[in-house]
Amino acid sequence: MLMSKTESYGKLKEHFNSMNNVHLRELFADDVNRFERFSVIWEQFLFDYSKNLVTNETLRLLLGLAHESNLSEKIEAQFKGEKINNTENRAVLHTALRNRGNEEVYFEGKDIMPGIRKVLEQMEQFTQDVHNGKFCSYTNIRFTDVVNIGIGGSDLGPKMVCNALKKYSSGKVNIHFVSNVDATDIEETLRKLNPETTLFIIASKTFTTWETLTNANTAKAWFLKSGASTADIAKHFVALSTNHKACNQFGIPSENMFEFWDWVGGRYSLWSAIGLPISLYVGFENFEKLLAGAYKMDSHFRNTPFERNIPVLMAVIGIWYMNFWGFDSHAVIPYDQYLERFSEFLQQLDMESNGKRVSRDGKMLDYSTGPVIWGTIGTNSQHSFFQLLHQGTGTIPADFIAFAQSLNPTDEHHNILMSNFFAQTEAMMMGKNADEVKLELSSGNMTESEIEKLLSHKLFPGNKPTNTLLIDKLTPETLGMLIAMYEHKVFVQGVIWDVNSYDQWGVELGKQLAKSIYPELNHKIKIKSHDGSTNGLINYYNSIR
Ligand code: G6Q
Repeated sequence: MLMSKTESYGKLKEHFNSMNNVHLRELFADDVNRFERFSVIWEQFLFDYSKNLVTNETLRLLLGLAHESNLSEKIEAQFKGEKINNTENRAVLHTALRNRGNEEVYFEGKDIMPGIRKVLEQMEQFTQDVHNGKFCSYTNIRFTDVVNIGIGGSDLGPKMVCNALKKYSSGKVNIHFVSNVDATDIEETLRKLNPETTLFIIASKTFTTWETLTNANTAKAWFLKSGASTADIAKHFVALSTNHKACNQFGIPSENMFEFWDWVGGRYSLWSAIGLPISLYVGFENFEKLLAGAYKMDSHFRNTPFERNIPVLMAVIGIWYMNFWGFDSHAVIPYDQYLERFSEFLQQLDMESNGKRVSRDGKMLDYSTGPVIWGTIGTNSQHSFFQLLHQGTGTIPADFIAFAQSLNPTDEHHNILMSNFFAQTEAMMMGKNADEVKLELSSGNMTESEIEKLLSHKLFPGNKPTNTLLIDKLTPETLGMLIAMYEHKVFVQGVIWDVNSYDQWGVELGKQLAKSIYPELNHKIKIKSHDGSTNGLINYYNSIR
């Protein structure tokens, strides 16, 4: 059902009218227990959502919206392998990949858990073999470097996780990620490496992606140029894919292939064989801990009443801002250097999943979906775009994420970092009013008229909503929880918006269009097959090459 047809939607519209003049300062002044009421402590997480423009009534209505969308049934349908990706006729079972319990998971009448466990065993064995030199170079040397070649879902997840878990690296191999078809990416990576000690992972679900195959062929040529023979390819290249035939054609034998399945979406695939670079980098045990963390979050999501359910609360509050307040952008600011790539990863997860304008059954939506997700780490971001968050014309809700314990506890660094972390959400909420600004300025040497001139520039309206996630420590387990939390948030929003979060036809278009232009480049003849601008650009490009 379209969200706009639900009873709760109408009620929320009305409720919004009573809320749009409320200030967060007042909400806190009116309720001394607001923090306790609007925060959840679960495992190593504290989720504080009290700095949001919500009351008990807002949440009651928002959760009503979730119930009217049959969220409980839809959660079960996903976990139980129903083909909820209706436009591709596929199930969505990344949760089975991290099922650490004994529960069977059925897809088309067959338990898929034995197949999943078999690939995990293969990954474990391979990780050990690479680490101890049993799987070694064609010249019998232990591998020192692993290059993962993949793009989109076959790159962003494992790259983000390897970066986040750098501190947990086994120290056995260095890891590199090549994704862009711009040759600079692979050339700059290979320049530093020795073909004799480099292992390549070709990560591609379809094994047809142009960028990945181009990079894989360049890597193969580089490897062969070093004096290796074609038969040695099998010793230096492995594949993560669903496409056996194409892997074999490339020169990778089936025993060097790590399989996954149609029911694993690209952007949800880091839990599958696509996680092999993670296992090689931080060890299989840590990869298992990542899965275990995600599994805990899955259980929380599946079994906790919506009132205390972290992904559900995040999702409905996001909908409140997107559809009732019109805040169509959402920032994610981790205060942890290791999460440098986290917002980039979330961008794909969220925007590729919910950037949709028609409902599951193809009807045009009469409301917005999919906010723009963006952000980068604090404190760096404070010295760049925070100006707009504090004093810009719009409102951008934000998630602030930090860890209580530092993995690098050097002197006072962590307390300084955390002071900034707490100060920013406080400042965004409280702002600074005229009295406060005047008081501050009058303690200096400024005259009344100088103060008046500067006043409006120094005002902060505040009332900028934020979520805070304060997590005990960055570990493989808590990272697994954090990623799974966002996956479920995206799912819940997709359910309420009635979109299919698991297809990506918009991505497919780019793949087709580039293929049609490629043969026209470097031609002597004038290209006339496109619109005026595209013809002009191609012809100019051809003329100056
Ligand atoms: C993810 C998308 C997309 C995909 C890449 C790579 O959900 O489908 O980002 O992961 O296009 O696809 P392959 O893994 O098939 O190369």
